[in-house]
This record gives sequence, C-alpha cells and structure tokens, in this order.
Amino acid sequence: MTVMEQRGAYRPSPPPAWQPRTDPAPLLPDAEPYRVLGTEAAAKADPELLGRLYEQLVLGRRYNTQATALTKQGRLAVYPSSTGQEACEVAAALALQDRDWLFPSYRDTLAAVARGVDPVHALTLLRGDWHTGYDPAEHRVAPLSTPLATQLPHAVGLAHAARLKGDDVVALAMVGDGGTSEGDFHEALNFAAVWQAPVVFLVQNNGFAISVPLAKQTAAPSLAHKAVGYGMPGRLVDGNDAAAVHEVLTDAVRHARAGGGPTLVEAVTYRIDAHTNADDATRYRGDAEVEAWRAHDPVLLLERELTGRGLLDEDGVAAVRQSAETMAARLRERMNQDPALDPMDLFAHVYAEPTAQLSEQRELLAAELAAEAEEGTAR
Ligand SMILES: Cc1ncc(C[n+]2csc(CCOP(=O)(O)OP(=O)(O)O)c2C)c(N)n1
Repeated sequence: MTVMEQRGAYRPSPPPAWQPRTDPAPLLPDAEPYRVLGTEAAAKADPELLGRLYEQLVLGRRYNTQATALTKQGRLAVYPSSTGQEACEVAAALALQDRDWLFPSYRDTLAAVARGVDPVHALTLLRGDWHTGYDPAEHRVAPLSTPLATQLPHAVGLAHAARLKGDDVVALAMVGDGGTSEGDFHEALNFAAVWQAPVVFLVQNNGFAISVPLAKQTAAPSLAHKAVGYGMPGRLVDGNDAAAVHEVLTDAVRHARAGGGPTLVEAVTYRIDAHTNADDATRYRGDAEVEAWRAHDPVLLLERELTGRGLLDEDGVAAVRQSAETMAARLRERMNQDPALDPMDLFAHVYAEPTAQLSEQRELLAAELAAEAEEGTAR
C-alpha cells in the first residue's frame, strides 16, 4: 500500500489500548456540603447518638479553652486549638470501632482524647516532651503528626497491611486543607485507591493554612473533587454539623470495611482561634468573617437541635457544662504538676545500637549530672 493509499484509509479513532476506566459521575461530591441538623434528615438521627455527640462537643470546647489557657501559664509550649472544629474531631473518634486506627495531625488532640487517650498524655508532645506521651497501640491512635500529611501514607500502609493479613481494620487519617498540597497527600491517595485500601481521609478545610487562605492553596472546585482524580469517591460535608460529619464518616468507614476502598471526605469548617497561641490571626482575616462562623458554631447547632426537639433542657445543658468544668479543673491540676524528667532519657529509645558520638555525649552528660549531684550534696 502506498503512503497516499494509507492516508486515504485513515479514519480517526481512539488509540487501540484506550478503554474507559471508571465512570467519574458516582465519585463526584454533592454540589453543597451535606447537612443533617436543622433539616428533615435530623428526625432520622438517633437521639442517643446526638446526646453523646453533644456531651463530647461541650467537653471538647472546654478542653480547647483550658489547653489554650495552659499555654499562657507556661504549662504547655504550644496548642493548636480546634475551637470551631470540634464536630470533626469528635465525629472522627466516634465513627471508628475499637479495632480501627486513627491517624491525627497536630490539631487533632481532641480526636485522640475522644477516642480514649488520657487528656494529659495527649498533650505530652505539645508540652515540649520528646515522646508521644501515650502508647499508640493501646488506643490505636498514631502519634500526633507535626510534619504535614506524613500521617497519610502511614495510614494507607497500616490499612493495606491489615487487609493483607486478613485483619478487619479501617484507618481514618486527618489532615488540613494546607496538607492537601503536600506530596504525601498525593502519594497516600494514589496508593490507597490503587490498592483499594480500607482508609478514610478526613480533610478539615478550616479556611487557612496558618495565614494562607484556601484560594491561594488550590484551584480545585472543592477539595472533595480531588478524590475523582485518584478514582475514589469524594464527599463534601458541613464540618460544623456533628450529626452530618458522623454520618458521612460512618458510611465511609463501613464502605472501607466492606472492601469498597478509600473515601476522601472534605469537612467545611472554620478555625475560630489563631493557628496556635503563637499566631496573630488579626493580621490576615477580619472580625466579620469570624463572627459569621460563630453563628454557625458546632456546639450551638447541636444544642439548638436537641433543645428544639425536647431532647435537652436547661438542667441537661448545666449538667454537661458542669462535667466539662470538672474535666478542666482536673486537667489544670495535673498539668500544674512538674513532670519528673530524667535528662538521660534524651539518649534512650533513639537507636537500638547508639552511635559512637551519642555514646560519648551520653557519658559526658552522665558525668556532668553526677558532678552536679555531688556538688549539691556537698553544699
Ligand atoms: C512538611 C511541613 N511543611 C511545613 C510545615 C509548617 N506548617 C505547620 S502548620 C502549617 C499550616 C497547615 O495548614 P493546614 O494543613 O490547613 O492545617 P491547619 O493548621 O489549618 O489545621 C504549616 C505550613 C510543617 N509542619 N510540615
């Protein structure tokens, strides 16, 4: 066949190896964040669950204010408050079974506490200590992760490994909107979808990565839309509606457990406090914006629903607040006790076989401490 004849036979067609993969339509998030409170869906919500969520929200709010106060008293080095985001924190913990794993970021102390970690132990890292403060295996809560998004590949690895071993375990990993720009976010979501790992990714879109607003973080229609590119469903939920977040996460956990693979959930919320006690949020956002979100407060939304339906009265509110005060007083009291620290601990649990330099430094410190102790006794 001549070249001209070949050209004549040419018919436009797709490349031979191309086939449609998955239909993107079922993976797309809803047009608006899913809500339960104040809608018809609320009537179907379990009153006992709503009550439990409310108690945890009130405790969580008080925990946040107390921890922030402890930074001012020098008892805590830093506290990234989740005030305004308590619905996400509490719902994440409550959506999991005991055998599942939670992978929190530094902002998710509350999720760890709601899952059963001792409130003081959960603050160990933020107190400036060198270790996690709790045994991750005991409560199945990974260490609070400060390097952004690094907890996500860990969650995928754990979930995939559990599945290979035949263990019935789901991992729920939490990350902020800023964290979605990290390479680890991409790698974790890609692996999770390819392996169909039992993982749920919860992105708390609280509007800012320190001072960087979402508009400078991404050009995506929403963070939930990112799921489609990896081949997993994306869900968009009102992150201040505890009942909605709980329902969406519970569905995603169930889906993962049944072998349906990962889900990306974007919870639309707002960080009411500054990034941490070391940040001045007035430098990059106005009061009007904060006030608008205060009117959509997670505690308020649930309280209105419960009181409106006669499931909570003034005495009930007072009782929950009282138990939050008791928790805060106990937290203050325990955090005001100086922990007994052994400087030699600096060298423990680092390497199975310490390096020559570390051994030398260890000896030096031991000698210094011994000399100091001797001086103290001599004085
Ligand atoms: C890998 C890495 N890069 C940069 C930082 C510094 N850093 C700490 S918090 C933060 C903003 C994160 O924002 P976001 O993910 O939205 O979470 P949020 O703090 O709002 O909960 C940055 C950039 C870090 N901790 N880790």
